[in-house]
Amino acid sequence: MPRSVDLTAVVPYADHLDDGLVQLSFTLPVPYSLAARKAALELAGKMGFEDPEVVHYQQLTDGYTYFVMYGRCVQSIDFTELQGDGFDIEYMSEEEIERFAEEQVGRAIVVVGASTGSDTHSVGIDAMLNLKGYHGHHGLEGYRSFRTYNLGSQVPNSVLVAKAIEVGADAILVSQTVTQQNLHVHNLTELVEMVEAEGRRGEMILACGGPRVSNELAKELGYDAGFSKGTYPHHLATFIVRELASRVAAG
Ligand code: B12
Repeated sequence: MPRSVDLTAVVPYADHLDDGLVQLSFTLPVPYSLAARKAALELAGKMGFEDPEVVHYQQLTDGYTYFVMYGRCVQSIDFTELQGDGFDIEYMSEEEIERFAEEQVGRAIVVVGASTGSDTHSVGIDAMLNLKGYHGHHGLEGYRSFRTYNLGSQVPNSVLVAKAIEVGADAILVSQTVTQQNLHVHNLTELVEMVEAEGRRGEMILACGGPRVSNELAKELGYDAGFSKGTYPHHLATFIVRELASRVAAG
């Protein structure tokens, strides 16, 4: 009979239940050598992994070595104690969103979006906004209830905010992909500060997204919501129409 999962002490699964095995990869700024391999093993031990193993290592370039390792994680998580952060909402379908928007908002919902700062990655914001959408789901441009402006990538925050004010946007949507040196945090924070400086924070929903963005981070930075990998346009649209409807209801 298969063993059942103990949800009060969840550990990673690799080969069999409860083996705790984890694969990790990293680069050390040391020359490719047996000493480098030893350094990686010691480091994994210091990280708390038991029985660390180097399964692959290679020179990346002079003075740098890349490792793939296995190790046994000795920590566990009590899954029964965990709750989401209130963002596991029931998403509506495109048709439900259209109906809801018509009934509860009753006018076109204007959204302006961009990938900001020096970030050139445009696929995320295009996936949310453009008609073509993502994995067979229309972007907001394809919804009757939305009027969309996609400014593209490498858009200065000041330009995005100015456009949002010009068109009377209900929501500003920001995409951030590059996180090197915490660039995303800087860009995201700057946008909130600009909206606040313009005295518009209360009028606009601010949402951001990207592979390393989470709802927690977004909230921390002053956004109303944050979205990550696996987001579809109807997830974003559900959030916007519900948020807007509650603001309309509150007057
Ligand atoms: C395509 C690509 C590029 C293209 C971008 C072309 C374009 N027009 O977008 C090019 C070649 C230009 C490029 C350049 C660079 N790239 Co690049 N790129 C990628 C790649 C391969 C795919 C990204 C992508 O399109 N994903 C698909 C989309 C759909 O996913 P997504 O962006 O996560 O979006 C989803 C969610 O996050 C969310 N979402 C995203 N935005 C928003 C916004 C809102 C409002 C909402 C609600 C949701 C949402 O919804 C989307 C759908 O589910 C990734 C690696 C990878 N496989 O992910 C690297 C990657 C993102 N790039 C990377 C890097 C480092 C760079 C460069 C710095 C490389 C260099 N040294 O020059 C430059 C950066 C240039 C710059 N100034 O920004 C790194 C980023 C590392 C980091 N964490 O900072 C990655 C992860 C590669 C890597 N492993 O190192 N890149």
